[in-house]
Amino acid sequence: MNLGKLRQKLERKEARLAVIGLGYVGLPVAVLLAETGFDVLGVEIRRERVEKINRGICPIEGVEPGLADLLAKVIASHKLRATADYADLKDRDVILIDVETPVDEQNVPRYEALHASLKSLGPVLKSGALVIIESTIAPGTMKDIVLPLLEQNSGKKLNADFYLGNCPERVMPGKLLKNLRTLSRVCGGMTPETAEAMLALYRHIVQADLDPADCITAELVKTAENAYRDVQIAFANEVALICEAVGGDVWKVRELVNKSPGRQMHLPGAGVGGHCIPKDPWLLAYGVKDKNVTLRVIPAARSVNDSMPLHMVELLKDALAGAGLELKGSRIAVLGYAYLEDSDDTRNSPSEVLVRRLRELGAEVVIHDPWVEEYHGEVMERVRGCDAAVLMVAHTAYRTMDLNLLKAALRTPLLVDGRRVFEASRAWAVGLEYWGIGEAR
Ligand code: SAJ
Repeated sequence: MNLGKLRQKLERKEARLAVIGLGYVGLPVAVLLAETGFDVLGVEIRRERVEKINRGICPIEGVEPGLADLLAKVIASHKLRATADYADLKDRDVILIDVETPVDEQNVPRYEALHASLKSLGPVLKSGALVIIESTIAPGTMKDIVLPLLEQNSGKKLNADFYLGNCPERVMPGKLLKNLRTLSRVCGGMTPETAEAMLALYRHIVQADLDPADCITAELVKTAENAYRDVQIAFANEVALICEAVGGDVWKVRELVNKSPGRQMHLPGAGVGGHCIPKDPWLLAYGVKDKNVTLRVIPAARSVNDSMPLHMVELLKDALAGAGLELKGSRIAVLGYAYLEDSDDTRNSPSEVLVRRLRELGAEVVIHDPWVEEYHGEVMERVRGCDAAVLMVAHTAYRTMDLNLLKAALRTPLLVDGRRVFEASRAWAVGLEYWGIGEAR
């Protein structure tokens, strides 16, 4: 089938679609496309996940408004079906690929899942099909990895026997469906006509701008937008360190800086976690690994943000010293283990770095998090008898905590606040010694 015919089938919702990888990105997009009336096949290697989805049960943890109901609806209407068998892809006109693309300890992308999906798809790829990579990938990956892998494994030629594009996802846990519907998307095609055909698909589910582009642009935009956020956060963190050293209050400084036109100083804090921001700057950097380009700002920002949980350890050491205590032998309550407020997601959590370091230094650590199953419990019970409370995540449950009860529960009344959840004056008023990131002692 040529691209013009495929575009018409997409406009009429007659094209048969597939999504490879039914995770927190792939599943919502499969559900939304099925809801608009497309016939959608979901391909997922985890068989237990396939079974669950085909029973109309949503396998995604956490609060995702509307997703479970919509999944049940499109399974019941047979608009969506899941399978672990790649052979089922042979009649699919458009295949979206939403597999993980992490980076390793050396900040090198690990494309095993992407390689595996392309190698399995190749032999069953239908002639005239359009393949769209939605995973976040380093600039140059489409040309240097995806295209050769698909041609080698399918025996087909790009733009003669199949078409190829990159449309990076822009979702966030807790708002998967909302983000998919309301955030603009860059539709990068290997040809302008391919990008136009991609618009015909995404127009059915995206109520925001759809920007046609080439693949390198799509790869650059996604990784740069998250590197931008990482650099902005690192700047705020560095100003916080300056404020601590010279007796300033970074929160007041930030408020007044942001009154200046065109300033948008981000929030300093106890660290930067999650599945996007810590990873995507390294994907962007990887795009120039063999080029004669020296990166300074992007790696430096990562280094600043990665150091913040360790800065929390230094604040805690100073707080304990003021009370005549050392970390070794102290009992420390860590409040918050998720990477983000009011989320159960612990991927790349700054608290993980903090807890490991505290234990290395001989402290006894108790952890509480109202959202993370393993650390549920009554917070004051968890804090009882501890020499300090270290607040790592601005969960709503902590914002509403009674500081009198906290003071009464602690053996030593020290509060180290990594997210400016509390006003120092409120803490001091109940007898807590308050140490806040970015604030003078
Ligand atoms: N953080 C700060 N200071 C800030 C903002 C965030 O320290 O000013 C920390 C958070 O505590 C967290 C980490 O950074 O540990 C990441 O927070 P985030 O708000 O960026 O949330 P993420 O990781 O879910 O980022 C996603 C990204 N979305 C995609 O990649 C599709 C990001 O591009 C979005 O800007 C963000 O969601 C969002 O704002 O929705």
